[in-house]
Amino acid sequence: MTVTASDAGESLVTYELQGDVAILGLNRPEKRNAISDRFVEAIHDAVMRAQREAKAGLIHGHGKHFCAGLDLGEHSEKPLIDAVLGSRRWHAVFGAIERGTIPWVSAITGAAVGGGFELAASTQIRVADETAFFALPEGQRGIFVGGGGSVRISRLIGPARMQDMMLTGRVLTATEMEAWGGVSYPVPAGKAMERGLEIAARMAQNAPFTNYAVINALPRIADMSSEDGLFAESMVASLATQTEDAKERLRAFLEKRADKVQAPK
Ligand code: 1HE
Repeated sequence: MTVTASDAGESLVTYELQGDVAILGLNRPEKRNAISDRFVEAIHDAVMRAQREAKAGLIHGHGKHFCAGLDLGEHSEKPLIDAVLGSRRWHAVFGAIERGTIPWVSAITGAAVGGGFELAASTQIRVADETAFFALPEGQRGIFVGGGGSVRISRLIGPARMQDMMLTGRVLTATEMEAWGGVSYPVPAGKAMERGLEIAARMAQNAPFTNYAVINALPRIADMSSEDGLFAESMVASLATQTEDAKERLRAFLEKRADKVQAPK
């Protein structure tokens, strides 16, 4: 079933529940899924709904492109304060994806450009097909990243590579971006959704507490000193062990009811 993500009339984000996976479709293909203020709110509403109804989520773009970033038409008309508040709103909404309650996959085809790459960088997994390309054209446009890229993309691929992209206008393919750490799974053309859904369904089967800790504890621990990180890890690990889920899953393994880890074929 496909329904609109907000009551705002036009369906900027499509929402579908497939088993435990919420599928969000960026739905402004005529503008290459460029993100306007209203579009950010539609993403927010859909993410909140997914957190209530699903155990994992997938974001893709309708049409050929994942997302062309910020709506430059709307942005060019904004007073300074609205630009600041707009950027802060992107931070809050993308933050709910990066450090929310369920894991997310982005299934990337075509452009993942500017704010589109920032959106993809807020998901935990990026699957990109052979049509995908990545760029940060803010320098060309006379603006700056404002959707969390200076933190998320910089940490994902490294500040020097991000500087390269922003200063030179370099455009990278999925396999090039994989080598830089920005793509988790490069796939053949047309396969991003299929592979992304497999991965999301697999993540949805994990214990919710472990998923929550992976999403929320790991990035925070990465921001800590080693000593603080190790201490926080022990706290999270011991809490996880106390859950009923952990007790049952450990029992299932010991009683040979659970899958073993398979070596890659
Ligand atoms: C847009 C936007 C947009 C397309 N804002 N309207 N992002 C960029 O600098 C990327 C700008 N876009 C492009 O380079 C290209 O459109 C694409 C490579 C993504 C796709 O090319 P193509 O040939 O398939 O489409 P098109 O013909 O360029 O665009 C179709 C329409 O979408 C056209 O409008 P139309 O009324 O002439 O049909 C375009 O103007 C429109 N369109 N992209 C507004 N971005 C929080 S800070 C984040 C900072 C950034 O994101 S900076 C990067 C912005």
